[in-house]
Amino acid sequence: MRLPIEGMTCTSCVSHITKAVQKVDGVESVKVDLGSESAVVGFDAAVTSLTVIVAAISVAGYEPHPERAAPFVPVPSQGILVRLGLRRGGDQPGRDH
Ligand code: 9UX
Repeated sequence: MRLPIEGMTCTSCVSHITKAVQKVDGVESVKVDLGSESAVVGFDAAVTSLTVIVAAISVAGYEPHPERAAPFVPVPSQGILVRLGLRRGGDQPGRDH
């Protein structure tokens, strides 16, 4: 699912959050995005929950917003969306501290 997170201001924040979420048992994938201030997290709902993931992010010092979390629907090809101008391509350039 896609989880909004406030408090990320540099690319190191992205790796801090990524590591914190990866340490949670049951998390299968995590992609933190600075530009959209959110993380897409895949997890085994039999092992963990959004509540546990949110707690891990809070402990790491950031402000997750589970009340605005939404299901993440993967798109077949991001390239097509980029060409249509519906989505920017590539990663955000890192900001200096
Ligand atoms: Mo993010 Mo940079 O917490 O000091 S602003 S790592």
